[in-house]
Amino acid sequence: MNIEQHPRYPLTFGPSPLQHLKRLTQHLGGAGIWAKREDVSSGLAYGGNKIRKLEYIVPDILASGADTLVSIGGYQSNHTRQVAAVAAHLGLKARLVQEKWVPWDDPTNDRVGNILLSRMMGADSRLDDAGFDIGIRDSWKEALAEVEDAGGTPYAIPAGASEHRLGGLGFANWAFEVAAQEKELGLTFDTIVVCTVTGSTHAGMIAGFAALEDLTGVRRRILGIDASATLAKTRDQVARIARNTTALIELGRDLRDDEIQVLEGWAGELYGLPVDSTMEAMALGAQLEAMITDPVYEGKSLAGLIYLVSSGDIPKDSTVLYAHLGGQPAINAYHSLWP
Ligand code: 5PA
Repeated sequence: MNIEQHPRYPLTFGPSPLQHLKRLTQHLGGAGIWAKREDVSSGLAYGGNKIRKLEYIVPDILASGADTLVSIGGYQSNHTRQVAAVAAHLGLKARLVQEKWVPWDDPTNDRVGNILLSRMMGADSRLDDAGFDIGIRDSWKEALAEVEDAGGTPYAIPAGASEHRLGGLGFANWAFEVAAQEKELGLTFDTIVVCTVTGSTHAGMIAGFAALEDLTGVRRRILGIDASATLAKTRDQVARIARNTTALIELGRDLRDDEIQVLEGWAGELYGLPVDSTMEAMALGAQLEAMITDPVYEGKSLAGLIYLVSSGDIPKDSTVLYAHLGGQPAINAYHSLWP
């Protein structure tokens, strides 16, 4: 099946908008910079990248006859908020495991932003002391068993919807959406910059753009900016999910090593904690473009983009696309960064 043949349940308003970041482009004095805005492309609780992934998972949820979506993330997980949103939208229940992924001691961290929104949407959101890990967790398995024991029918959605077998399809489709928008605008993005943690956003793009390359001959760099600070695991997960996704869309060849690039340098020491480059990028995006990014994900990938453009690694004659994957509700728990 090619990407168009996979069932998709629309949860967005349509293609996410492209925005030319003119003042940021001018400020950095290098490549032309555009953003594709997943943060403003759905009416479901502020949207974000998981909405796209879930578009390809909902048909499977509905076919399964489940009544409760069970998922996992940090206290300020954007993913679990989007699972809660999709559950509300479909008239299902949501059981969320929220782990202490970030040693961030703001007293509002487990109350405002994403977790507040999830609770407002009726999700059963429970805190767990476990730390950060993008893998499959016992707490999540226990939540699945609890739902079953209570007579419910759970549907399992792993962290970031990444280890789900259909998790990469949303962003494989994103690649084709970009190609259609390029045609309308008469330009080509030779470089894509995307934040990567649990991996299926970046992996989906890799698979989608590989399929496009085989159709059109256009070769691009799809640069994942690690924000997990557990690089080896994320790199591994991206490669594995990218290969699974190429199989699902029947690419018919293996991926080359140069098609899988996860870059380090902007995550800092720990997932979820901003470093100087994150703060500078967040300020620059906000003050030049009123483009709001968060300190956990998008601020880090924006820092990567700023460095790569400023240093000439992305050359001046490039046109680069920054994937804005959402995440803004978490900034409420980080108010002390801008006292
Ligand atoms: C997240 C993820 P992947 O996990 O697909 O690599 O995406 C990284 C990412 N930007 C980038 C934003 C705003 C994100 O929310 N968030 C997770 C969450 O629990 O919210 C899955 C980690």
